[in-house]
Amino acid sequence: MLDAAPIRTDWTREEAEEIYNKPFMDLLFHAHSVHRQYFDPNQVQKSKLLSIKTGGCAEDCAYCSQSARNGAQLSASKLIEVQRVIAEAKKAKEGGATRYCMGAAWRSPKDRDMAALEAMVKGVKELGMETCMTLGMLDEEQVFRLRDAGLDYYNHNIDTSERYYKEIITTRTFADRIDTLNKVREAGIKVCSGGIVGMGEQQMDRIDMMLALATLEQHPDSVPVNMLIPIADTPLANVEKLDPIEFVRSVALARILMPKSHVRLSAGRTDMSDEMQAMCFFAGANSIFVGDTLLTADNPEEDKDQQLFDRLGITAMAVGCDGSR
Ligand code: SAM
Ligand code: DTB
Ligand code: SF4
Repeated sequence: MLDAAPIRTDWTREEAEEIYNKPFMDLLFHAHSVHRQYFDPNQVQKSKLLSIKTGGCAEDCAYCSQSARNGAQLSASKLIEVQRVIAEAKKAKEGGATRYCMGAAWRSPKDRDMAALEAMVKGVKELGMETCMTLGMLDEEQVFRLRDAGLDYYNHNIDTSERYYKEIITTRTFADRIDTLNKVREAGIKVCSGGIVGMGEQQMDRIDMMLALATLEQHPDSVPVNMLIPIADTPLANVEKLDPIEFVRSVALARILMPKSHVRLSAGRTDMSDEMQAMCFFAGANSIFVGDTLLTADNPEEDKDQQLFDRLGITAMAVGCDGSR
């Protein structure tokens, strides 16, 4: 029996580069071997997303349909009612989702929104689901209020390498992102942080993004790996499509560098073949978003995902079960 891959936060650029550039079969074998040491490879966790405040965002993220600064024609909505969120979460639970992720198109929440956000966390938790929110940057008081309401996870993506970040977002810095992640972790909320590949970045940016996550003081508990969904009228609408093998390499690198984290095959699955998704699961992805809508963009229909799970002999991970062996 092999010793379990150690959990390291001192990975070097050279090591990450060497792993990423292994012959593909060697890379898949390595990633899958690490995956099996910490997880049941036939279990995938299901999360469900809900946009609780859509559009009109002050930030200029070049990929996003919700930025008021992009040309995308998405109208801004208000924060939705607490009861509606809880009703939607109930439906998601009935559909087999164990984690409910509530996302808002904000640079950061306003204090006037905090009471409603706390009520959403409490209501969804009472259903027996794990709660996650993604609301932009948080100050310390907001972090404490969400933690005390019972928030399990906070999603805050670093999105790309520090080098490429400035090409994608100018209204905040990579360091701002890390600052919120540190506040969240220090308060004891679990961290969900990943990024997007296929934004016209170089291979070294994909490697550096994974390295930045894997050298945080603690690995994020969840690492979403999104494939860019090109949105009409945004600066990235016509970016060249990434070779899918590069995407699978990115998933494998995440799994090898962060052996115990849930690696989520996130946005972009509607454009992936079943075979590519199966390869991502083999490479160590063990979480997906279910339901036909992400925040604003399309996601595969639930029965299509169920058929894929059935064909692959994959079952859904139970709530609170991290799949660890
Ligand atoms: N406003 C908050 C923030 O930016 O942290 C929360 C919502 S934001 C939409 C959450 C994440 O979704 C982004 O950080 C990005 O990684 C991902 N995302 C947004 N638009 C995307 C797209 N078109 N394709 C792939 N991922 C996307
Ligand atoms: C994450 O990494 N991906 C999710 C979640 N965290 C919030 C969001 C994907 C958004 C895809 C584009 C859209 O639906 O607008
Ligand atoms: Fe706003 Fe988040 Fe979209 Fe950036 S990614 S524009 S912060 S909703």
